[in-house]
This record gives sequence, structure tokens and C-alpha cells, in this order.
Amino acid sequence: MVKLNKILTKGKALFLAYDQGLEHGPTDFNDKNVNPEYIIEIAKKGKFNAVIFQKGIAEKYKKEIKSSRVPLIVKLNGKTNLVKGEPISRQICSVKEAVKLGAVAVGYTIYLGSQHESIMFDEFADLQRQAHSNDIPVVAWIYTRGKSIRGKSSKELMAYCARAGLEIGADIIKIKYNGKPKDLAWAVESAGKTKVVIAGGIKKNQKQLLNQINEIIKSGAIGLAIGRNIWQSKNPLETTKKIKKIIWKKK
Ligand code: FBP
Repeated sequence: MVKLNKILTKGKALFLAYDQGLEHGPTDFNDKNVNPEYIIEIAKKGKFNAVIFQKGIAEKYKKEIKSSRVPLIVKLNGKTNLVKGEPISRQICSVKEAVKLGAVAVGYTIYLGSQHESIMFDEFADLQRQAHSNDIPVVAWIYTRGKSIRGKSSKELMAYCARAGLEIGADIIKIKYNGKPKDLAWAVESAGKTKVVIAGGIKKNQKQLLNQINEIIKSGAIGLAIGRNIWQSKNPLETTKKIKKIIWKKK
């Protein structure tokens, strides 16, 4: 089994996600957080387990990432939100390129339920093989999307994402929390030995966010891969500190 020690602390994880510039456009950003150097600073000072970038940022800010010593996860696929219809996100960076950029793990998004899911499964199979043969862990973002999921329960879909992650060979899966601790506990159980981290979602007030993280950790997820709720926060380091207290149960 691939070792996860480079991106986990005592089996738990807090990753800083910053691929929203491609996924959503700069609409998520302000004058501060539009600059990748601001994100690297937060990741460094907040001692995140890893920072997640697309290849372009990993390449252009290689020096800053390296000197921050924050482990790097490179996202291998991506898409914009401009194209409508059944979602597909194709591979735009190879494992080899990611490793050359200093990645200690790679990430890939699969839209479960999309008419195009088989294409993403196929790409994932290849990169998972390559990554594992180089001892590189694979983080799979698994989100249910498309017409086929209409009418299905969020419990069923969340657990399906988790199980699919185990079946396709992801080491860690990143899924969205439906807000129900029992449902998440079932999803975590369904993921077996594959670890589960949760996405942050749109910016919430801090109390709401911390309550939710409490539930998430109690339900068995190992942590978060969170973006907007950190770097859109007025005080990212203070928010990070509070989140870490919950994940690592520090007094
Ligand atoms: P956030 O914590 O900001 O929600 O980031 C998590 C994430 O998975 C990002 O990695 C990604 O860019 C974004 O959410 C995609 O979300 P969606 O597909 O729902 O727009």
C-alpha cells in the first residue's frame, strides 16, 4: 500500500485547496487571495498538510512553494464552469509532470453519475497505476453530478462516492458532506481503507463552519481539503487554528 505519511499527521489531514480559479474563475477571489503567494503563506504559517494547485501555479510559483516546505498536491484534471450539460473533466497534467514539479501526491476529479464518468474512470485508472508505481498517493475528488442522479437520496449518493473511491483505488477521497453525521459515518464505512476528507464549500460563518467540522470528524472523516472558508476568511490563520483544534482534538 502507498504510504500517506507525507500528507498526514497522526492519520489526519488538513489540505488547502486552491484550484477554484480554474473551476469557478477569479470570481471567488479578492485583491489578496487572487495572488497564489498569499495562499502559500497561509499554507506555510498554518502548517497545512498540503496545498493543492493546478500545474500552472505549481510551475510559476515553484520557488515559493519549495521554500515554504509545504507538501504539494497537483491536480491532474480540471474544467471551467462555463460549459453546461453533463460534466467531464479531462486530464491536463501527467503524473510525471506533477512529480517533476515537486508533488508528493496527485489529485483527480470524477463526476460520478455523469454520462462521461467512464472517460474519467479510464484516465484515473492510468494515472493511479503510474502514481502507485512511483509510490505517490492519489486523492480523488468524487462528486455526483448529471441528470442520472436526480431523485436519489443524498445518503445513498455520498456513500456511493465513498465506495467508488475504494473500488477504483483512491488512497484518499474528497467528497461533499450532506450535513447529516449518520449519513457521513455510513459513507466513511463504505470507503473501507480509503480515507475520507471533506470539501469546505462556499464561505460560511465561523460558528457554522466549526460545528460542521466537529460533526465531520466525529463521523470518521480524517479531515478536510478546504479552500474558500480559509482564504476568504478575514483571519485565515485564526480559522485554521480553530479547525486544527477540532481535527487533532487539541485542548
Ligand atoms: P472549497 O473548500 O472552496 O469548496 O474547495 C473544494 C473544492 O473541491 C475545490 O477543490 C474545487 O475547486 C471546488 O471545491 C469545486 O467545487 P464545485 O465543483 O462544486 O464547483
